[in-house]
Amino acid sequence: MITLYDCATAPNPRRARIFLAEKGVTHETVPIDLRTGEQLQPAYRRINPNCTVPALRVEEGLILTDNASIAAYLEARFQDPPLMGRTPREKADIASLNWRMEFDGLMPIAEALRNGSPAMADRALPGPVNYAQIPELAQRGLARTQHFLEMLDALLAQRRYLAGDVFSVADITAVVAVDFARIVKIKPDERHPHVLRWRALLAERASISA
Ligand SMILES: N[C@@H](CCC(=O)N[C@@H](CS)C(=O)NCC(=O)O)C(=O)O
Repeated sequence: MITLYDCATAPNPRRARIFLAEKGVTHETVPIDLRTGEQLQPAYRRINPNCTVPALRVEEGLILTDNASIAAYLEARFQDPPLMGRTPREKADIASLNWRMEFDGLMPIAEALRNGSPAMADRALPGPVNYAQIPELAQRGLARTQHFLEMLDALLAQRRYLAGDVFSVADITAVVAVDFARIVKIKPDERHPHVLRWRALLAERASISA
């Protein structure tokens, strides 16, 4: 049985949950409580020495410890529906878009939250090493998150889904980023009509509430 090490409130595990749901892969879930620091305890370090969620145990002796490897593995093993492109060109487009959603979407939100929240003092980055907050990064993160919504709106003005007519992993990363931006009090509004249209379209998919 495939096992997902998960945290219901965190964005990165949600990416894996949506991907698994889109592929129709049944799995067990083991919750890891990030609020109490369970990810840093020895029991979880033995599963994922990077101390992050998600992690996916796919067979005895094989645990995948980030979204990139989880998506690559699941796409190769469960081909339908394809979420990472069919042709060489589609695969390249989707990989590029997915990276932009991660780098220009999830990363600035994480920077704003992790460098600005008193609850995350000395936890400015996930992982086994503690890093101090840099307040300027919180400010930059907020500005970049606003810019992310503008960039996403411009992309979606031209297409139904991010990569064109088909839903892909880039939509998963983007919707997780857009929804998680609420934590830093940023939401799409009337300035982002294409993002709102696309978000409503995605709400029709059962996987999005995974
Ligand atoms: N590159 C990893 C990043 C995972 C990540 O940063 N997860 C966060 C939750 S969204 C985490 O585990 N945080 C633990 C912590 O804050 O100590 C992936 O995409 O899977």
